Amino acid sequence: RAGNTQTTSNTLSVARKAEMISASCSRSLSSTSTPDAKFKVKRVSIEGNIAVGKSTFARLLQSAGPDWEVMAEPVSKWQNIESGTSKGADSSPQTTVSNLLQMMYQDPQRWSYTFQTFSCMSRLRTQLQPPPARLLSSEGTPVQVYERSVYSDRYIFALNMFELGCINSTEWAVYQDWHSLLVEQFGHQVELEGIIYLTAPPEICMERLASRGRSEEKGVELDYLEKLHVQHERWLVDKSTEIHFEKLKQIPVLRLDANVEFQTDPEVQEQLITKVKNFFSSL
Ligand code: UDP
Ligand code: D5M
Ligand code: MG
Repeated sequence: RAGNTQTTSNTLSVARKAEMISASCSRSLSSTSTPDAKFKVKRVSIEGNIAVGKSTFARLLQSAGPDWEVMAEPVSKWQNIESGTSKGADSSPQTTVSNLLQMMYQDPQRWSYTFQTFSCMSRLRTQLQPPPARLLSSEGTPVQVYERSVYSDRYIFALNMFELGCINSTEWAVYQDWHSLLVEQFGHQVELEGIIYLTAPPEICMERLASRGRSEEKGVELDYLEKLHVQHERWLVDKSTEIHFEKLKQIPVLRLDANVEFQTDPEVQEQLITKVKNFFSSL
């Protein structure tokens, strides 16, 4: 019996090493790190409705855990589309040519598909960035935390745009085809180990959206936030959204109540951080 256990553990350790080598090959990381260190860094996204408090919560996590690295959503990139080709291709200075976030809200039929291509590319870039050296040398549970992901792009926003008729069936088919291809090709590099789902009633999100006062979002109506709320619940709670990636189907979800004022209340913050710590340890 003991022999069997030994064989199993040997087999497991060989399998784990192979997985670690494969992970280290597929993730582009600094040359100073070991495969063990890279493999140890967990990746988690914060998901939730517009203005529920994700960025606020992300800043809280950044200041709470030295082993945690938070990657903010690249909203400013969507507000400032730059001219020119990819970085380094020429030396001419880049200038802002348009605000795609504003264009999408002003004319969703025309710009939703374009917005989805750009937001997904920018999220992909974010998710492909290697963890900082600080995390690689951490003795604790290092975690890279993303504000949203290539998955919410598809299973919340793009799906919602399609259901609203802002993306037509041809655009939706094309979108799903390249999204699946990219996510499958990048494999481990864009996989997540867990999701933190911040939730609050759409009415609260509406109030927070108004208080934030982002000019592009002036025309956002409660009905839109209600639809996005339903998409989140379908994906992360009811699990009734059709998912196309095996690991994502099984992903652990920590649901946190953001219907409390956590921005200014240290006691609430402490309770939330404790839940997050326990969640990260369980991944
Ligand atoms: N906010 C708040 N109380 C909270 C959390 C957030 O008043 O407990 C405010 C925050 O200051 C901001 C708005 O809600 O003005 C939206 O928050 P955030 O930008 O973090 O939301 P996100 O869109 O990133 O989810
Ligand atoms: O999200 C930032 C803003 O960007 C908010 O107005 C929602 C919008 N957003 C983010 N991702 C998408 C996609 N994929 N499609 C359409 N709109 C999107 P916030 O919640 O404020 O952090
Ligand atoms: Mg935000």
